[in-house]
Amino acid sequence: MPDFAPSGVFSYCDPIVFLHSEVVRNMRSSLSAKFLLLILLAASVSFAQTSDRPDREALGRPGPYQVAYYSQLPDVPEFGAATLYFPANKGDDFGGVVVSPGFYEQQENMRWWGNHLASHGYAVLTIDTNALTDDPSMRADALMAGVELLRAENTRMGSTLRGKILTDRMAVMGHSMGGGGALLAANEHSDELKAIIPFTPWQPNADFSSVSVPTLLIAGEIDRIAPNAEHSRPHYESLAADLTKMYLEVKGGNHFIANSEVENERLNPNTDVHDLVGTMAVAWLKLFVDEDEFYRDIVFSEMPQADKARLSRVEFTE
Ligand code: 9J3
Repeated sequence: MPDFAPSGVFSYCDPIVFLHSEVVRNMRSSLSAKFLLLILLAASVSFAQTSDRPDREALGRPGPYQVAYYSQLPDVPEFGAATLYFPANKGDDFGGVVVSPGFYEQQENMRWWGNHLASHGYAVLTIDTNALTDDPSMRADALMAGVELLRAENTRMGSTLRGKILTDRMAVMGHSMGGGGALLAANEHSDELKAIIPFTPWQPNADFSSVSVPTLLIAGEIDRIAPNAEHSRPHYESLAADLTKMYLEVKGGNHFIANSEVENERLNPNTDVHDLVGTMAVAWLKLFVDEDEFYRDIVFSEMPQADKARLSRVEFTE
């Protein structure tokens, strides 16, 4: 059950029921009381219909689904080990997301994305590259092979996710060289994808003008490994002028702001913005992978002040 549903149903409806009896007791059956009762009933009905929609803050916390995962997957030549996280208590209709780590990183560096996005309803494949040093174009091929693997899991005999994946709803993401890979993948294969989310992406001299899927680019203000002036900014500026896109730059953020916490301190976020980037990523996927217009406001309307204060730069084209 969605964790917001019980509180929505019980704590919000009880006062309305209470009000109904108050109104009846105090105002007997006068015309105005009947009218007020009708309004209250209408309000409680419309509330009940919208109470299963999360508020913005809920997208930054673990979502309504229990996460399970498996890693016994068919071998593919384009990447090494992989883990498929999924929403165990969601029946079907999973969109798919593939996530590549960066240079000298492994799945553990992307693990929180697997958990976070699966808890919000997605089948999420995190991958190890064949070599820790694979370049961005190899990571692009790995991401697209991951998309194919997710599609195949929908039909493979014995697959845990057989019949549960919506094979035309795919997104790719990645960190650093993996983010460069996500951009390269979409530059070549936007027809296979619905959205991409590169974070602190690395790819010199890049031209991503052929990307035609909505692109959420997450950057860190003080990224010294993929400095914005040489990577994120030219990447974003190379995207087509009319592409739906967003640039979010985390104030004071390093190269690792959207990565998991790991043993190696050097590879960790220097500031905790998982709730903020988690919110925006889930909303981006819900809007552009699931095509759920409920999330458009969360993506494009003005952010709460507390979130704006954690960003040094925000740009978008709706
Ligand atoms: O994936 C990354 O973190 C790219 C960083 C990098 O410095 O690559 C240099 C070869």
